[in-house]
Amino acid sequence: MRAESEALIVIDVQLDFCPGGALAVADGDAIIPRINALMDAFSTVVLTQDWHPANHSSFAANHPGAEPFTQVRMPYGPQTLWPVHCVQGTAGAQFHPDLRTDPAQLVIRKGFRPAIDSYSALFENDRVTPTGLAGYLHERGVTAVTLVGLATDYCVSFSALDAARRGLDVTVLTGACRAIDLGGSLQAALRQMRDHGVRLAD
Ligand code: VGL
Ligand code: ZN
Repeated sequence: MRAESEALIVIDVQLDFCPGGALAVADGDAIIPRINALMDAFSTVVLTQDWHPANHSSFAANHPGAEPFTQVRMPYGPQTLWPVHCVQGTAGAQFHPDLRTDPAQLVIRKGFRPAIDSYSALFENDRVTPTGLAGYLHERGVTAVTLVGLATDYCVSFSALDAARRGLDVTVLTGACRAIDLGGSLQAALRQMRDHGVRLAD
């Protein structure tokens, strides 16, 4: 069993990111048995849940004429537009039913402000609005985090980069993640994580 100072953070293993979901990640559900087993090795476990209102500005449907997977300019920078996904209270926003949730001490919901997206579990897409997770980890004395989940090139990598920026020791288990891979986004995310001192392991 790892020390309490080492947290497992499970990113967005929700139905909409799994095969059949609104923003399905190829093979997204294949990582669940491994993540479930990892929970037995960590005494600190956190789950994140993408949790958008129906009027969220990251949805292409809320930008007349815009197609999903294109980009727009938001006050905080470029934003990819997505299919409607993980709407608060819908089935697609629920955790995959095979994912263990009992071992988690905290579920952090993100992306609930209509005007700003939040890929990272720590800071919203402006990179300054906190979700509260950094404070929680700090108060619990967490100094190292292991990240798994969906998707490698968006919510996992943004979380990893923010955690590294906060001075945490960060490992991403790429074998327990799956990617959206939009226009080379997976390779770019892996390079960025490596460049910022994130440990990548299978
Ligand atoms: C995610 C795109 C939009 C993710 C969430 O969990 O990686 N990607 N919302
Ligand atoms: Zn989202």
